[in-house]
Amino acid sequence: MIVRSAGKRLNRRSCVCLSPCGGAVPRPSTPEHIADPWGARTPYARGETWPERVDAVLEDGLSDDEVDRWVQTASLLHSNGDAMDIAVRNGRIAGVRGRAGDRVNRGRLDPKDAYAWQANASPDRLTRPLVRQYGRLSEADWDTAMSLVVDKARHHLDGQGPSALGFYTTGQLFLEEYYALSLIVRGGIGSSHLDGNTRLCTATAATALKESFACDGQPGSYTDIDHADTIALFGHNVAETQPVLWMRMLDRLNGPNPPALVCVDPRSTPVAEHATVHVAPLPGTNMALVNALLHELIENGWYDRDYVDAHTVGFDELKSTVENYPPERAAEICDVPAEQIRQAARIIGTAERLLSTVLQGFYQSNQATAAAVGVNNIHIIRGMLGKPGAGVLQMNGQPTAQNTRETGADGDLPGFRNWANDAHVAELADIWNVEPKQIPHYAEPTHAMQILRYAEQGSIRFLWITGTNPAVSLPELGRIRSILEQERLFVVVQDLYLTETAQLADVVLPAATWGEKTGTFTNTDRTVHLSEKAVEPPGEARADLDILLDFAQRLDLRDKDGEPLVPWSDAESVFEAWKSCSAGRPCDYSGLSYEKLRGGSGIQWPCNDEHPDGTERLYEDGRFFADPDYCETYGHDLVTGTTMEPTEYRALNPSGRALIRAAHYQPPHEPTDRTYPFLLTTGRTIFHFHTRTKTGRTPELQAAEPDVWVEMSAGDADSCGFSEGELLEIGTPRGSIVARLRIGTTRDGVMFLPFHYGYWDTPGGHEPDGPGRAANELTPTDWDPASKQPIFKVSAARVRRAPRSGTERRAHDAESGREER
Ligand SMILES: Nc1nc2c(c(=O)[nH]1)N[C@H]1C(S)=C(S)[C@@H](COP(=O)(O)OP(=O)(O)OC[C@H]3O[C@@H](n4cnc5c(=O)[nH]c(N)nc54)[C@H](O)[C@@H]3O)O[C@H]1N2
Ligand SMILES: Nc1nc2c(c(=O)[nH]1)N[C@H]1C(S)=C(S)[C@@H](COP(=O)(O)OP(=O)(O)OC[C@H]3O[C@@H](n4cnc5c(=O)[nH]c(N)nc54)[C@H](O)[C@@H]3O)O[C@H]1N2
Ligand SMILES: [Mo]
Repeated sequence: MIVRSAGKRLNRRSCVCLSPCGGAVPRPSTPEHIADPWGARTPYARGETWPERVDAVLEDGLSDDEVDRWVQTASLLHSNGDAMDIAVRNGRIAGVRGRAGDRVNRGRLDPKDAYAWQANASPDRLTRPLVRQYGRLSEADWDTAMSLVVDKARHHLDGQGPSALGFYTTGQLFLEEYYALSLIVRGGIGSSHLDGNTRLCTATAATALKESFACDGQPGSYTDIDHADTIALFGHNVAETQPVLWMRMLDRLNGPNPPALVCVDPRSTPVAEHATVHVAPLPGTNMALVNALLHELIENGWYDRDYVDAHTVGFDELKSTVENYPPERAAEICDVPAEQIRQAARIIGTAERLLSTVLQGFYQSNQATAAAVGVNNIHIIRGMLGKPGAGVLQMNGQPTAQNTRETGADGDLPGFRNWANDAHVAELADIWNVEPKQIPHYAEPTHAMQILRYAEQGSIRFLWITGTNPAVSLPELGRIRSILEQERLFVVVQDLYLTETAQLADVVLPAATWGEKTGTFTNTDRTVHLSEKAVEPPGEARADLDILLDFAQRLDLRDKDGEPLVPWSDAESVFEAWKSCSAGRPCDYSGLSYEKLRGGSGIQWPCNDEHPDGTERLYEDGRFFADPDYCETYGHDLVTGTTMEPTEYRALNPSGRALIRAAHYQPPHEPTDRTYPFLLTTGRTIFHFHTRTKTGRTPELQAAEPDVWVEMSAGDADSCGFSEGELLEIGTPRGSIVARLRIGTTRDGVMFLPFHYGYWDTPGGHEPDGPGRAANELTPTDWDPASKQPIFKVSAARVRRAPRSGTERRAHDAESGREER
C-alpha cells in the first residue's frame, strides 16, 4: 500500500493538502507536520513489510514539475537516517521529499526533516572567515585565517608538543571528514586529545556495547520492529526524538497483533501514553530498576540456560548481584509500585521477540554504562539477539555519531581497533604509513570532559571546535564560558553561524553543511547513506573536508617516507581509503561504494565480499567480535571506570563470548535536600534540534516552540501554588534560569527543562542582568565513570516564582542566601 502525501505546500500561514481527497482543502494555520507530526497511520501486522508513505514539502506555490532536479541525501537532524531527496530550483534548495524505496523511513519525513532545510539559506549564514583583532571578530580572507591557525598550531607543536593541541568535534559531519580529522590528529600531529560531542551523546551506547560484546556495533535492526511482540524503551522518548521510528511502532500498534510496549521514563511522554506499562522511576535510579527486572527474570526462570552456557561468561556474578534487588527494594529506591516492576518484568520475561531501545534517560543519568549494560544483560541471558524481532538498539542520537566512533574521531582508534593491542596499532600505522609510536596509545584517548579540563588548567593551548556549540550544550556553562574566554587559549570554531561558541573564538571558519557538500553517514542501525551536494554553499563557506585537507597541507604533515600524509582531494577518495582501513574489521565498508549507494536504499555494514548486500543483524550465530586478539576493548570496571588489563580480559573471556557484567545500584551524586528539594532533568522537544542553530532559524519550528519552559507535576505545582504559564526561576548550586511553567507531564518530585535555548534571540522578557534560559547553566560537571558521558539528567534543584525585576531578584537572592547558607 502506498499512501502518497506528496505535493504538500509549505506555507507560512496556511497549508493546502492535495491528497488523499484529491482537491485543494484549506487547512488551519498550523503547518501540517507541526499539527500532526506523525501523520497518517499505515497499519501492518507482525512479519509484514512496513508500508510506504511518501511525505514531501515544497516551497510555497511550487509544484513537482517545477523542480529542476532531485538530489539524494538523508536527514542530518537525528540518528534515524531518514532518506530523502532535496528539491533544487534555480540553484537553491526548494523542498524535500522522503525516499520511498529506503529501508529506514520508506518515504516518511518528520517535522525537522520537513522544514529545517530552510535554515541553510538563513541570511545570517557565515560567508567569510572571521579573525579576532583588538578584541573583536572581523572578516578576513581564507589565506589570512588559515595562516593564523597553522602558525598557532605550529608554534605550540614546536614548543610544548602535541599535547598542547586539542580537537573537539561532533556527531554531525560526514564519515570522510572524521576519517581525515582522525588521520591528521592521531597519525599526523600525534595528539591524543581528539573527541567528539558524541561524548555527550552516544559514548554510553558505544561503551555499553563494548562492555557487553567487547566491541561497538549495533546488534539489532529497525526491521526488528516489524517482528517484535514486545518493545521496551528505556529512557527513550522515541516519539519526539526519532519520530519516523515511532511512526513504525505506531503502525504496528495500530495493526493486527500489536506488540506490548514497556516505557521507562519519569515523564508521561507520547511513548508513555501508548505503553502497556509505564514505569516512571526517579531520575538517577535506573540501575536499581534494571537489577530488579533481572532479578525477576532469573527468579522466574525467564532466561535461556543453553544460550547462557554456550555463548556467555559472567552469569553467576549477575545472579548473585541481582539477588539483592527484589522488586520491593527497587520500588523504594525508584519510588514506583513494586507490582509495576513485576508486571514489566513479566512482559519482558515472557516475550518471544523482544526489542529494547536505550537512550539518554539512561546514557545521561546516574550509572549510565552499568544501567545500559543491564539492558544488554536482559537480551544476553534471554538469548534475544540476532534474530528477527529480538534485538537491542543502544540508540545513537546525532545523525553521524556512529561515524565519529568508527573513524576514531572520538576516543577510539579507526575501525574499532583496540588502542591497548599493539598489533592493532601496528596495523593502523601500516595503513597510514607512519611509525606506530606516532599514534598515541599509551593510555585511553582523552575524553571531551578531560580536554576541557586540560584547557582550563592550561596544558591545552589550542582548541579547534568543529560542528558543535559547547557554550550551550556542555554542562555548567559558567565554567565553559570562562574556559573558552581565556586569553591563553587559542580557539578555532568551524560552524555555519556565529553561535554562542563562535562568539568566543579567535578564528571562526565558515563551513558548508548538508546539501552543500558530498559524503556518507551511518545511522543507528548501521545503515550507510550517501548525501550528495545539491547547491553551492553561501559566499566563501567551504566544506569541512576541504578546510581540514587545507590545514594538513599547510601544516605540511608527512608520512614516514616523506610523502604528504593526507593525500586526498575529495570525499570519494577519502571513502575509498576508509574502505581499506575498515576492511576485515567489524564495521567493514569494503563492499560499499558511492555508486552502490546511489539510487537505491541505504545499506547496513558490514558490507564486504561475504555480505555484498550488507548485514541485517549482528551476532546471529551467537558469535561475537570479542576474541582477545580481535576485540575493540578489554573493558572497564563499571563502578570506577578503570581500564582492564589485556591479561585480565584473556583470563575472563579466552574464547570471545558475550560478557554479562553486573553492578550494584549507587545513589546519584547530588541528592535532594531542604534547599534543593526537586530532581531536575533535561532533554528535548520534537520541534527543536539541540542548540537550535537550524531549527531556531526555521519559521515553522521556531513558532511551534519559541521559548524555554519548565515541566512540573500537577501535585507539585499545586503544593507550590504555581499556575500554568507562570514565570518560574529554577536554581541549582551552579546557577539559575527563568522559564514558563507547563503542568502535568512529569512525575512528582521531578522538573524537566528542554536544553535547546541558548542566548541568541533571547526575548525581551529576559533582563540583561537577569538569569539566562539555558538548562546547562544548572547542570553539574560530572560524568559516568566508564563512558565519561556527562550526567545531564540528574541535578538537585529549587524553584520559586521569578522575581519581576533585577532589584527584586537581588533582594530575593540576598534574602534566600541568608536563609540557606
Ligand atoms: N526533536 C529532536 N530529536 C532529536 C534531537 C533533538 O535535539 N531534537 N537530538 C538527537 C540526539 S543527538 C539525541 S542524543 C537523541 C536523544 O533522544 P532521547 O534520549 O529520546 O531524548 P531526551 O529528551 O534527551 O531523553 C529521553 C527521556 O529521558 C527521560 N529521563 C530523564 N531522566 C531519566 C532517568 O533518570 N531515567 C529514565 N529512565 N529516563 C529519564 C526524559 O524524561 C526524556 O523523556 O535525540 C535525537 N533526536
Ligand atoms: N542539559 C542537556 N545538555 C545536553 C543534552 C541534554 O539532553 N541535556 N544532550 C547532549 C547531546 S546528546 C548532544 S548530541 C549535544 C548537542 O550539542 P551541540 O553539538 O553543541 O548542538 P548543536 O546545536 O547540534 O551544535 C552543532 C553545531 O554544528 C553546526 N553545524 C551544523 N552542520 C555543520 C556542518 O556541516 N559543519 C560544521 N562545521 N558545523 C555544522 C551547527 O550550526 C551547530 O552550531 O548536547 C548535549 N547537551
Ligand atoms: Mo545526542
